[in-house]
Amino acid sequence: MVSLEDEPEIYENFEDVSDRKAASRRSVEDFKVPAAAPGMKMNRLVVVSLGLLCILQAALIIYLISQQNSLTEERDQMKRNNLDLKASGKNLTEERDDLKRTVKDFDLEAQLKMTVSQQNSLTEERDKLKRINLEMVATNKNLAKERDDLKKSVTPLGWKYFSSSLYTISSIRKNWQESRDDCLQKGADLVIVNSREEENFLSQFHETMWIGLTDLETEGTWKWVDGTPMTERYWGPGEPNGRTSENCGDIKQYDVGKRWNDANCNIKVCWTCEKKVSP
Ligand code: 2F8
Ligand code: CA
Repeated sequence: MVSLEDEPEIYENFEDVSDRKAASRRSVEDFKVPAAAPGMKMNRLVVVSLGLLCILQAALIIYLISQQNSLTEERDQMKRNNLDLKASGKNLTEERDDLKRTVKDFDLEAQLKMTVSQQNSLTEERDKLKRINLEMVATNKNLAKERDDLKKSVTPLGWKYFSSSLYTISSIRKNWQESRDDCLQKGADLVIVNSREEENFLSQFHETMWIGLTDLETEGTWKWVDGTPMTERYWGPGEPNGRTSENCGDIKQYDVGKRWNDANCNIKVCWTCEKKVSP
C-alpha cells in the first residue's frame, strides 16, 4: 500500500508517458486512502474549511455586489430625486417671482386707487371751495355796491364818487400850478389816473382839464403829483410832443381812450381834483 505522503515519490518516479499510463491503469484499490488515517482527516478538514471559506467568500462577494447594486440604484434614485428637486425648485422660484410681481402690482393698484380716491376728494374739495368762492365774490360785490351807494349818499355837493375817491371839476380855467393849488386847498390834488376804469370815469367831464402829471423836474420823465412814476399811459395820437415847452399833462377831448396831451403849463384850462376817501 502507498500512503499520500508517498505520492510525490510515486509520481516523481513516472519518468515517461508509458509509466504514467501504467500508473493510471493501476487498480483504484491501489490508491484508496485508509479510513482511519489521521493525516487524511486533517486534509479533509482543510479541504472542507477551504471549501467553506470559498463559499463564504462567494457569499460575501454576492452580498457586496448586491450592496453595490443597491447603492448604485440608491445613488441613481437620489440623482433623479435631485433633478426633480431642482426642477420643482425652479418652479417654486418662478412661482415666488410671479407672486412677488403680483404683490407689487397689487401694491401699485392699491396706491393708484388711493391716489384716485385722494384725487376725487381733492376735486370735491376744490369744487366746494369754488362754490364758496363764487358765493363770497357775489356777497363781496353786493357789499361793495352797498358801500358805494352809501358813499354816494354822503358825497358832498359838486363831487363825484368813484372807487374810494371823490372828484370835482372846476367851472373856471387856470394854469397848471394855480389849478393844483386849488385842489390842495380843498384837501385834494390834481387827479392821478391809475386805471383804465378811472380814465373812462373821467370821460364824463366834457372839458379840457389839467391832470396831476408833469415832467417839469426832468424833461421826458413824467411823474404824478404824489411822486409816483407814470405806469398807465393814455397819450393821444403823437403825444407827448411839446418837449421843453409843454411840461404839464391835460386831458383833451380826443378819442375816448387816448386823450392825454402835454401842454404848456401856463395855459388856462379847467382842472379836476381827486380826494381819496377811506374805502
Ligand atoms: O395837435 C396836437 C396839439 O394841439 C395843440 O397845439 C396846437 C396842443 N397845445 C395846447 O393844447 C396848448 C398841443 O399840445 C398838441 O400837441
Ligand atoms: Ca402836446
